Amino acid sequence: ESCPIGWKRFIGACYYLSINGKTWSESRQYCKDKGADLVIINSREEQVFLNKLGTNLHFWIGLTDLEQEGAWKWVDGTMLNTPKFWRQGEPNNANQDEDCAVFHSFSSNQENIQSWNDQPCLLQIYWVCKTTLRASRN
Ligand code: 2F8
Ligand code: CA
Repeated sequence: ESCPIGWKRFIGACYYLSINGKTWSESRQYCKDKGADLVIINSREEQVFLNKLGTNLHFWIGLTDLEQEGAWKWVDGTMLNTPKFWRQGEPNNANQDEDCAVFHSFSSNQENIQSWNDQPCLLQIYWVCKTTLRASRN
């Protein structure tokens, strides 16, 4: 089985980097309409792969604490556990209005994979969808 046109394969999954910007919820809906969801990051290897998608990009990932402040959950309902890749000092819930996680990709420093920041969910930025190959699609 292969990934749809415009999606990139990494190990057993397909990834889509958007070409426009949307809020976190709108981004998530876009992914769901494609049988996918916002990306859930399970390993350091996957974090490194995402970091190489582009230079100095900001995109939504499938991580939020909208339900309960400080309780970071992936869009599949699991709690954020290790590994986690927050930037230093994040998440900080700046202005008490930051409940969605943004991935900030760097190119200049491939060593620095600490790339997550919490930001306001209504920002319109890029997003990345993920769907697993040969698995049920919800
Ligand atoms: O725009 C909100 C954003 O502002 C700063 O980053 C530019 C904060 N960083 C620090 O305070 C180090 C972010 O936490 C915040 O999300
Ligand atoms: Ca923040």
